[in-house]
Amino acid sequence: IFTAVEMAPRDPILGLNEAFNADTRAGKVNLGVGVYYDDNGKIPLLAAVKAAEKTRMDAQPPRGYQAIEGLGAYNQAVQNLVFGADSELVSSGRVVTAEALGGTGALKIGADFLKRLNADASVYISDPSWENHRALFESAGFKVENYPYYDVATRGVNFTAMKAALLGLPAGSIIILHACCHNPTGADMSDAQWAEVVEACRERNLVPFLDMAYQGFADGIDADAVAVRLFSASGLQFFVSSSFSKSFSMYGERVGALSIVTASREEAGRVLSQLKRVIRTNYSNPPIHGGAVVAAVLANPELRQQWEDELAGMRDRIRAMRTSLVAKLAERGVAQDFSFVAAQRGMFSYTGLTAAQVEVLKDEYGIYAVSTGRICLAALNTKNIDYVADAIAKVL
Ligand code: PLP
Ligand code: TYF
Repeated sequence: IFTAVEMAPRDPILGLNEAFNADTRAGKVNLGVGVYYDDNGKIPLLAAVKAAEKTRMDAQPPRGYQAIEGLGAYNQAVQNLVFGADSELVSSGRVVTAEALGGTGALKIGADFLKRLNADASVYISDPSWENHRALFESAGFKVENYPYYDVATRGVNFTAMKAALLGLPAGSIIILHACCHNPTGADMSDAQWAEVVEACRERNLVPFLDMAYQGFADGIDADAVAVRLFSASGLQFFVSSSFSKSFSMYGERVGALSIVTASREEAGRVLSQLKRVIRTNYSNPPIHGGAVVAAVLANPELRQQWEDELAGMRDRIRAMRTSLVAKLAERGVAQDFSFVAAQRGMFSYTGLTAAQVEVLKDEYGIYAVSTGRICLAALNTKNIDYVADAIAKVL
């Protein structure tokens, strides 16, 4: 049965890791995958996470099955972060939240559920978007198209084109929006533009699906949830996928959640019953550990404060690397204005480096970036930034 199986292409981002790991050069730098490294180039284990894990491991809890929708305390804590502590939507029972296997798992159960509701709808993702968005919704059976988003000329959002495209979509279209820290470009919309997107969704009867993989990486936990808060105030129904891979530095534990905003408590009950069916046929119920740790951190005021401080530390370090890279490129006499790198948000920047330049960075310097010119600023540190700035300056 396998004779006709063809070799599948590598994931363009995760595939870079394999090439990077095989590289034996001492000074190699991986600016490819979106992972936060500390100033020593290590993935941090947050102190708040360590403390919650120790308590949990000391207690040696039994390992029964979880509920299909995951841990109740976790789902409540997620609602609190995503919709705000005083959310009327949450207190009125209109929000369904299910623990999921990372942000990817949340997108997947959301996609499968939507396919059952509206099989003929098309899905629209930003041009460009996270590589996996297209594949994920296509594998759920949807046709996936792009809406205009990034503007190479301004290094920002081409909002005029985006809004015009949204207003031209067929009713019922599913639109995937990056809630903050756009991956791959680092270019986010202003609050006023978000308000216009909400109105466009209302006018065209679109199904908004906010993907929030970087809450807390731009300006702060509540500040980064502006888009969710605007949709919440609109009275529309919408989806939110959350990931704690980055904000808790728990990539491999696969901690995420899907939240669905419905019109009433009664509707929420029906939606949850169907979502559970989707989950059951995918993986039955989520694993225990990651969600329990996140819930424990968020429920304990001291650990929560510690986590918020650690999250702020990651956010501030990325910002420092952004401004430092801009300054170091200018110091090296690079003529092109790179100040946009400091203005962009989150982990990534579309640098404008061409695929050929990215290739030279890899071959001659052992510096790995995505062929689109995307770099992960969170992989820069005080030890490698001069080397990277030297190499980029030379390649340019
Ligand atoms: N959505 C976006 C925009 C992402 O960048 C990522 C990155 O990891 C994800 C979803 C998936 O998150 P997770 O790693 O938790 O599955
Ligand atoms: O964009 C990134 O680098 C991260 C990590 O299939 C990632 O979101 C990349 C590709 C992928 C899963 C995660």
